[in-house]
Amino acid sequence: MSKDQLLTKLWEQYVEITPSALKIHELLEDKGEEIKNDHIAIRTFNDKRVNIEVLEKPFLNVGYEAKGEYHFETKKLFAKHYEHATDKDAPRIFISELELEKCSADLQNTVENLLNSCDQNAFNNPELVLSGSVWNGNSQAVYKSLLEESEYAAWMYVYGFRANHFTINTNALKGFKTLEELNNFLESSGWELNSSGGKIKGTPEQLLEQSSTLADLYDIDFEEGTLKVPSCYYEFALRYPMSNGELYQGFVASSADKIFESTDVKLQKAL
Ligand code: OOG
Ligand code: NI
Repeated sequence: MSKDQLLTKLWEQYVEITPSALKIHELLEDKGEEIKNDHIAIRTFNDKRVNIEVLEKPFLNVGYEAKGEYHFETKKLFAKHYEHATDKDAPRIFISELELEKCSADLQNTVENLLNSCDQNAFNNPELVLSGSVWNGNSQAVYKSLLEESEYAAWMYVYGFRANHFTINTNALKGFKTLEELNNFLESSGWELNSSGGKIKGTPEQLLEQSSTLADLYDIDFEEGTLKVPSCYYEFALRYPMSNGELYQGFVASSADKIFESTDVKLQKAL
């Protein structure tokens, strides 16, 4: 699969469960904008069958290179970001993994059982990153027990391997000079933003400002009945130049820490 095919498939799967992202995309296009992506984020567990080293493969295969590394102690997450070696317009890739050994024995058992329950060939599939929840994630009881300890683990249980979000490159927009202008436009069009840690995460001094919508709510059919579970969100990033004049390329852990919460049910007013 080529880079463009991989990124297109990730986008198609993402908008299937994130209709608001498609609507915002179209809203901006209707204003004459040509949308570029700053980055795409993927989530996983650090079990060696599905860890970052496994999930990064399809991206390394199409010319991406590993760059920054990030630690999120409270959330028990580790992440790496990737940049394309030659195509400067290609979105960065941000892959995070839950550090299972730091979680409770219960959570470790649940995830181990989930991974053991799958056809193990699924983990060698070069398209694993496009395969969603390869396990049978249809128990509200399991979902809720994971949710108590790790919102991230609960999200993984339901949605699995796919793009968690796409991020609009705000620098490439013609009609918005600041992230605040874009946020105001989105809010006046009726979209709700994640205000955990303020609507804008990061500062010009940190060289990256980010904001995001709250994840869409998506009906999931569990064996106990249907439940609305936050799916994916849309993010907006504005980068600032470093002293050498080039735009900062990395991520900011303290901001990312809050961006993760865009899928948190606790932020949803509609529930
Ligand atoms: C990733 C959150 C972090 C960023 O841009 O800082 C992030 C996630 O929610 O999986 O995307
Ligand atoms: Ni992001």
